[in-house]
Amino acid sequence: MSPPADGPGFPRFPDGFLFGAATAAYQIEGAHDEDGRTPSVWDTYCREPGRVADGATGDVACDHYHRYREDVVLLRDLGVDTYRFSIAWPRVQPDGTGPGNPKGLDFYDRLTDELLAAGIAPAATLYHWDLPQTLEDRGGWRVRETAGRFADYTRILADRLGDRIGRWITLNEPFCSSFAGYGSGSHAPGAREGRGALAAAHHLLVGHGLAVRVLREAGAPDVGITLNPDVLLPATDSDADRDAVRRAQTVHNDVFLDPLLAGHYPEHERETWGGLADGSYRRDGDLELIGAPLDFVGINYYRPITVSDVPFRDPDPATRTAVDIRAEESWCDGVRRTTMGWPVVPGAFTDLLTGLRRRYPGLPPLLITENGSAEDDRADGDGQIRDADRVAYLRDHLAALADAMEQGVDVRGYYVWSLLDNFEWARGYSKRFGIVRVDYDTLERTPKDSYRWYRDLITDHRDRTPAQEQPHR
Ligand code: IFM
Repeated sequence: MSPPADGPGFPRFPDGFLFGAATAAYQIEGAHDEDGRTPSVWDTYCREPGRVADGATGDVACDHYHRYREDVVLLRDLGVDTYRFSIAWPRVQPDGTGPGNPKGLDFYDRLTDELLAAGIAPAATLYHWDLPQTLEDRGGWRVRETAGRFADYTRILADRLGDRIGRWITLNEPFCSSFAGYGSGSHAPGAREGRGALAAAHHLLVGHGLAVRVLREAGAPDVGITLNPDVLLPATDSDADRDAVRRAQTVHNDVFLDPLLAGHYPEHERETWGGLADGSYRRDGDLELIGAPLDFVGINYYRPITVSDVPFRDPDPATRTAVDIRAEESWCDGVRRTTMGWPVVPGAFTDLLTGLRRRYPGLPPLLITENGSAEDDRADGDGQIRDADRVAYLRDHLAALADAMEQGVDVRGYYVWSLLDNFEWARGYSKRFGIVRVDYDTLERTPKDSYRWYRDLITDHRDRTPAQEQPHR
């Protein structure tokens, strides 16, 4: 193990290594019906009783739409090289088709300029789960047409912002938008359809491929996708649980990684899904489109999960969910858990990264596009948030990252999740991931100890390695 990140012998990251912070549109922006924005699938889902904790919505969230200047000041004072945010499709193309919405585009224009003026390189995610409801009404990601719509939307953004944004992330965690959105129903649009989830996973990848093509044509210098591959461990030594790990590996990892990085569909899909994996949603040429070279792959890592064999609950392949083998986060006796219930196992982060390098010899450079922890933050009497557990989480995971890099994994940067406490999807506002606290009554921002710790780490790194990224202009 490397020494702790904040002590003497702090594991050094190479010259030019990027430190950043990340957020996503629906989680922070609010202004859900302003300036022409239409509902996304998440606006709809939040209004369905019982879907989201406490009936929460992203209507106001952190009000970043109006307070983005204040948030850029927080980023500037933090000293990050780069900021990862996402663009809300229903804000910039409210019908999911046709021309861009000038007022929505103006917002991202202002945000981009504000970041550049602060010396921060913008990294824009095109799709962090907020599909325009109008497109869901026409089939959503179950239908191939949505991939084409995504390419058109990408073109609008490349035309408007491509002169100033260099780093583009096509999709965030397509596992969630497909298997959670259309399989388990735990995310918007809340469907439970086995085949729909498989078709969605494929169409998301086709959309990714088309978007990469658009961005290349526009001359974008730095294009990638963000995935959340999982470290999957058998709950017991039984053969059944080991087989379940292989199936879970297909659902969580191979269905995305193999077409993107190895030019083939996953090996064990028949064994995993039987007749559901009929491939009828695939076309000749899709693999070439999906597998176009990338400048980086973004990796989001939080925790390992364990897998136990769960027989398909629904014997009907037409309605069976594609994720019945979904693992529990129930492992790791004696290991601390975050308030998400997620076990804290930094070594699994190292294993994930070294495992990816072994499995995919042509692996592009990696960016860690999310890593962080939800904690039970409380303000002390003096108003300060002394989030020692989050500091320890970040320190240990950065040390685990440094371990992977020492073992030869090419990682170019790290984005902490998240700059702000925000709307944590089906958990509403009950989970706080921010290094800055947001008071949801007053919307006041208060940097936590973890913010100061991360700032000091960045300063220390910069003092030792003066080379920094120049924001793309
Ligand atoms: O908040 C989410 C984010 O939107 C996607 N990755 C995981 C985070 C924590 O659950």
